[in-house]
Amino acid sequence: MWMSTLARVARPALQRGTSAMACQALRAGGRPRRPAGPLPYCLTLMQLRGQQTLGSAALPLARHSVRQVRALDEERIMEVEWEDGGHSLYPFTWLRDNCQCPLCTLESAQARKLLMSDLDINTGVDVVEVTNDNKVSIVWPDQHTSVFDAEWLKKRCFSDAARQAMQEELFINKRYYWDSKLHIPTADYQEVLHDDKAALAWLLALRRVGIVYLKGAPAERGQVARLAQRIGYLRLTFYGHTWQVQDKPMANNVAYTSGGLSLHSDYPALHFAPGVQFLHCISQAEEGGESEVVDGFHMAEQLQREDPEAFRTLSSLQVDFTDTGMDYCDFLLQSKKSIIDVSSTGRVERINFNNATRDSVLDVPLQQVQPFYRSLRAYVDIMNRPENVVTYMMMPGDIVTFDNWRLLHGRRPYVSKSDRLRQLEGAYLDWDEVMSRLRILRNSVHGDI
Ligand code: OGA
Ligand code: NM2
Ligand code: ZN
Ligand code: ZN
Repeated sequence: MWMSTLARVARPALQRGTSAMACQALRAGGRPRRPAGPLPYCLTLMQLRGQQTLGSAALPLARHSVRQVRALDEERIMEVEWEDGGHSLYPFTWLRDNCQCPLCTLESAQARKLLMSDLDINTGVDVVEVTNDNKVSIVWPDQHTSVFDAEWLKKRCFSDAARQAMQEELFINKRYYWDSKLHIPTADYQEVLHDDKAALAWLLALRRVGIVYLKGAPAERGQVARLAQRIGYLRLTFYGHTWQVQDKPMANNVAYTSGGLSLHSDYPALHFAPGVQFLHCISQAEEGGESEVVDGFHMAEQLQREDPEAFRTLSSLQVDFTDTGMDYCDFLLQSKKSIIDVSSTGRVERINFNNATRDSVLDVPLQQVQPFYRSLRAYVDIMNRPENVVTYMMMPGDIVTFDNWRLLHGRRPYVSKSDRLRQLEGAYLDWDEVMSRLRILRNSVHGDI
């Protein structure tokens, strides 16, 4: 049943041609440009699995054949002409640096043995030729020989388009932005634990949408740790390997009270905040305790459009965060972060904001204090608009998994009763480990790369 739904979803997606278009269609709140049909605001994991099929369709299905190669000695570049008429250029130095022979590469580690100090960065070539088995062979002036696989070369082509495709394949940086109309992608906890296809769909959705809901976990401790093990290992912090969110006397964190939590990202007091968060509901309050989430990247984009000055302020000013207390051990953290982290290319990469741990120490010149508050308020006002917030109620056995670098999450206050405790168990992971598992699952499920 699952498979037939997948096939139905994947095929039209392939006919549409580009994942960018599918991405457009999934931009909740935007005006989707796509062929007629219901708007897929409800993004199911089955659809996402379709997207992956779509993604891999961009990868070379047919093998690439080399028609001819030649050395451009003047420029010190090798030119490959492909059977389909396309061309790729590879600098001699890069080719020599990446020789795949056992002298230059430790095959068991897939790592370079060749030392930088032994690399002639001005090398020429003696001979370049296509071998009978469609590889490219290069004899260097010292008679060392390198042989390169055609597919290997094709993937490493230096054209803008090829580099972009490779980076997307490696890092999956295209995101689907959403607002209150999002139907949170949902999967079965047991399936994710035991089925590689389900686990891949889960992690792909976590990357692209930023949040996935898992249902069907036992309502007892230990499940977030199991889920982390499915990926690799969890991230230890001062709150422990995993941590219990419940109303505690002398709480060392506002999360450990029955009060409301305004939209926040967890742990900006750490310079390297956890990338991914799991929250497992073990028991829910009788009254209150609803969860809220917003797409922080989408909100940052809205802020940039509506109030560029505020966006500039939040992406340039460094704010101090602090967290002090005793839990796994005693701690006294200080950090300095922009509330909106922007990459050198201008892309929003991370949101760092928890109003509870924002320090009273504010290391900005006097004249920038008021502009800072104005800007932060503008961002918070956008994220609190009802059309941007997704609200849901966690029930025992539910686990929410989300991108803590992208989403802001909150909780409504709840009535704390001794005979009806509200208890969530949480854990953090980092994106490196999650992406590592995602790539491995993609390789084993699709059998490529
Ligand atoms: C937290 C948190 C959410 C909740 O502990 O940081 O956001 O629903 N908790 O209690
Ligand atoms: N908890 C839930 O930034 C924060 O203090 C987030 C962290 C206590 C582990 C809360
Ligand atoms: Zn070599
Ligand atoms: Zn939190």
